[in-house]
Amino acid sequence: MARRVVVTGLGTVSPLGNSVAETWEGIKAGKNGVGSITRFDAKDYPVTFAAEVRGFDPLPWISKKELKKMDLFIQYAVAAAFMALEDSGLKIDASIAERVGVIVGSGIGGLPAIEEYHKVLMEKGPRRVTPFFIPMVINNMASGNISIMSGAKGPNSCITTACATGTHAIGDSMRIIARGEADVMICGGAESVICPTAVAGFAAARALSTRNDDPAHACRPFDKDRDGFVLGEGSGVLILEEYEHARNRGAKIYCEAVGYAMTGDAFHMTSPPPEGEGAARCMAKALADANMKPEEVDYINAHATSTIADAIETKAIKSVFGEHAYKLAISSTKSMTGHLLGAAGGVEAVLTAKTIEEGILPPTINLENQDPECDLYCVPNRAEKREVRAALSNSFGFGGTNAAIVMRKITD
Ligand code: V7W
Repeated sequence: MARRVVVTGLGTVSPLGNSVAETWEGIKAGKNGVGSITRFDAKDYPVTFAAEVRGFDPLPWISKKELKKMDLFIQYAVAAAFMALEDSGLKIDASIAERVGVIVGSGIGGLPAIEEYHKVLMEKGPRRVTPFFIPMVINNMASGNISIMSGAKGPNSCITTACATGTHAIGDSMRIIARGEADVMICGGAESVICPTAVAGFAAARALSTRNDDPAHACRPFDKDRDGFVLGEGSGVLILEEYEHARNRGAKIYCEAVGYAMTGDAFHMTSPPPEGEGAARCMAKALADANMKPEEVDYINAHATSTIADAIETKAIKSVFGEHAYKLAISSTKSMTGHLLGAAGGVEAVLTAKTIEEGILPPTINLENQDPECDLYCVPNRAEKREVRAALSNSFGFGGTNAAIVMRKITD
């Protein structure tokens, strides 16, 4: 029998707050993380707003000297990982180091530092580019730094699958523990690309909302008047642990991670197929992996980015869940956090674990005029108390890469 995997620690840095407690309080209050861009002067850009992390202080985790070697996505990842480790109560010493692994992915990596040092190169020449430039920007330095700083010597890797990164990182980590290659995995995603080239690039691709005159209402998943996603940033990290390992050390268990699947659309770079066949197959395979029937699921943390694809995800959910689709609750926490790209799946898995733990459904805010093509119960505007036996978290990325994980209440 495959080894069971449970969630024993959570950490996050998000536009709603720089801890799980603050972020979760924000979610329950329906707080909006979106505002004008402050990282650079965006006034002449087609999009002038984003969901920025505010007031982040890395110094509790990272020394001033080390900070200079890390672009922001790495700093967020390290902070979220250490919060999650602290939450789990796990001490990584020589007796377990080789059994603790790390997969914290990033969709894009250190684009802000690439912009900065490209300018230095052009204006001042090659000798002025810092020797830390490459380690500052490459995607696997989130996992690399977490391993160096925590002493985790087990499997160490990095996933880069656009907006599905965080969910793939968690799912692959579940498998690593299930097949016995590690007892603990520090896993999730990190992203920080609120910088000129990313805003210009996503805007040029017509992926972003352009509601510049009303940013607070720009992110409106499932609403008829949605017009694109809102760029967010941050990190979400989970401690996954083999069940007996967690039990033996008396760890707090949030929930069990029971199913995972990934599929490809084989369709288009930036849009899913009209019926959401790849997403549907992914959800169905994740349920099969969990050995669960659709009726056992009470909640879906949807990918729903506030684009036309929300209606496609709705169709995909209906095709998998049939009549039960109308009984379960789905919500888009991106309505509050914005779209954290490679970190989205990490933060949304953290929120899904909290949803199961507390029996509180996150709302979808700005749902004022629900699109008839998105006609499932989307927990409009206010959080709601409801027992959640099991939940799915979906992530679908550019390139047509899909990931879904299933988590459920722990049973002995
Ligand atoms: C996003 C987009 C929205 C999803 C895709 C699936 C296939 C190609 O903003 O995260 S829909 S793009 N990713």
